[in-house]
Amino acid sequence: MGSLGISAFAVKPVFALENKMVKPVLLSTWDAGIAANKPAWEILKNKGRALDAVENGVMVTEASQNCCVGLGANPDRDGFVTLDASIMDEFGNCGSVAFLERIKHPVSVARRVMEKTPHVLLVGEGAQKFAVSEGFPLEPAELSEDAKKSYRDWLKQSRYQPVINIENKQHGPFAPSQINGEWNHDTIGMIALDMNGNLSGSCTTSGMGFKMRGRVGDSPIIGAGLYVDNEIGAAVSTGVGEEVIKICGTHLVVEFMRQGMTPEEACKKAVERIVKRNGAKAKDIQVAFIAINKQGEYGGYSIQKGFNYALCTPAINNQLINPKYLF
Ligand code: SD4
Repeated sequence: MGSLGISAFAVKPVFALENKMVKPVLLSTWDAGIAANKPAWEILKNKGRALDAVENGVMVTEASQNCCVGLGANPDRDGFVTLDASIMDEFGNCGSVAFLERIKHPVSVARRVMEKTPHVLLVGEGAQKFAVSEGFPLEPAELSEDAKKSYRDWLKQSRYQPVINIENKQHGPFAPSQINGEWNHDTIGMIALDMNGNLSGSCTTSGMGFKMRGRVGDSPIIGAGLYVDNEIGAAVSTGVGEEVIKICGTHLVVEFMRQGMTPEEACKKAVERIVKRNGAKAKDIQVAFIAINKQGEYGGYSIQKGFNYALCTPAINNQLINPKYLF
């Protein structure tokens, strides 16, 4: 014990952590993360800023017509695609948009909210108006062909029943997907540690397919779908957003890391919290977290089998990882 009664081991010297640091490191949710990681990794490899990496990375997914994220995705129950996104930088600055329609790159609008307004979150008509004033084009309101088909199918029963988010290609056959039988998730989250040792994160989604009009999930809620603390780590989530919001999921993961847990342990603890709250109902819920800490350690955990994330490190060249799960 030192003279203040503090154990010599209680506080880790910063230089020891610095020595252990692995960088850059990049993680993103689901297999769409493989394509999204490519431009993000180029930025990180070239000593770019983590913030630029996580924005440019998820823009690939937002632009993809045949994907679960962005304007090509499933509509709400009234037949409109409404998008949520958030971004957070190494200074703790953050911006987000929710219930945004007809804009291709919500993550970039979220960044403008962060950088150009005194606010954190803009929604709906106001968010769209801001986007247009910033030069983002208003895209046609029409649904993609896949989304039209799945909406027609959904209308037959008009039942809102979130299916467990699973990567079918890897783990099928499972519950029917909402489009194409290929996937049934709607979000990409990305977190990065850059060569300067700084962290940032982004998250962008069309939300749960066939949600009520006006429904907003966890992805644009700072501390729920995304959280970054440059002293500690970053985390992002996917799955049933309502459950993530109820436990302030990604903030919880970062706080667990602050207490000394590894990223994987922290993600596990957070999904356990959701399971505990839900009892027997938890078997029908999917939530997953991925996290990274200041030393470049990373990990993920999900409630159900079937979640994966795409990983780049100096030693790992954009690989899909199947993390552990509870059930
Ligand atoms: C939401 N968390 O809006 C998102 C949905 C999701 O894969 O992650 N789907 O609740």
